[in-house]
Amino acid sequence: MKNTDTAVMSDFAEHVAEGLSGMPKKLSSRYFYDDPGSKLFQQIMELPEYYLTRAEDEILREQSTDIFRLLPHKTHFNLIELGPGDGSKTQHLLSSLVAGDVDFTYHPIDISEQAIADLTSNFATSLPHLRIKPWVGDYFQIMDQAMSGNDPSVVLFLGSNIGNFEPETARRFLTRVSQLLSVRDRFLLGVDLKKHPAVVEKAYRDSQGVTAAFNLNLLRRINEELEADFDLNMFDFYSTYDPVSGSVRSYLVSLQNQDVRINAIQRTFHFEKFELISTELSRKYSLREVEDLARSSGFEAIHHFMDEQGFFADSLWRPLS
Ligand code: AVI
Repeated sequence: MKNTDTAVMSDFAEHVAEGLSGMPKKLSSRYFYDDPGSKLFQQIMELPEYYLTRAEDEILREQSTDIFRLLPHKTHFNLIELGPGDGSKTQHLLSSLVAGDVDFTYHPIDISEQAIADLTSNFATSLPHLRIKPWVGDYFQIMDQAMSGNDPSVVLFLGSNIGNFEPETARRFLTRVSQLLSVRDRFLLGVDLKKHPAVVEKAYRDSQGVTAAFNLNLLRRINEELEADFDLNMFDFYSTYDPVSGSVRSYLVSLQNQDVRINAIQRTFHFEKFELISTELSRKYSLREVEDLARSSGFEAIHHFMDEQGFFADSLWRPLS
């Protein structure tokens, strides 16, 4: 946003202006995923401490036949994925369906055009027989369109993405999903489970500092896109886990009294020494909480597919009406 006189404020600029004006200051992890942020997230997924991706990978690699067996559809169905990222989460499930000659069309939906372009070209090489209809835009509008025919649908929301929503937002999001589905449709939700707190803590405070860089990247993004002058050396990263609520909360910490100018919104923000900017919630659930969440958003949990250590679940739900 270079021309501040004529440009309409971008969503990002509006979000930053609002988030840094509040008390406590907040920035949403939704904005972590520009190109450098997505690369850092790829690195996180490979960290020894970040068990989530490997656990879900194990489930989808070893249990896709069991998952498919529990789907009621023996004729053509739509497999709709919300926020597939680079598609690596779903690759195992898709290959097993393609290998089993199952009649389905894969509809990945993402807000990032680049993510969808990369995923489509990856799958053209790795799964040339996959029938794919990629979409860019709002999940709910597109789900509505993708489901408009007569065929049943299976909707995927994997990778513990639901954990990044505050509980009430999660419930509203899932309720909207359930309202679009009919009784013959199914929903598969990836959730990170409550476990020994030390394991969770390490996953969000890795020894190589990649998670810190992932959070700090948000300030670099503001510098670049909104012409700001955050000094990244004057902010630190901190995360804390409350095992009772299952909430990992992440923050950026101001290391000194400082003022930061953001030209694109023509504002200067003051940070006290040790003042926090809240950046992310990564919520963990017990199986009972998963079932409660299903019920309170119009679903019934049918089966939890879990990895061997019981760290993660892909929970299969059916809408109640
Ligand atoms: C994308 N999301 C599920 C990740 C998580 O675990 O909350 C993002 C992340 N944040 C720090 N590490 C990974």
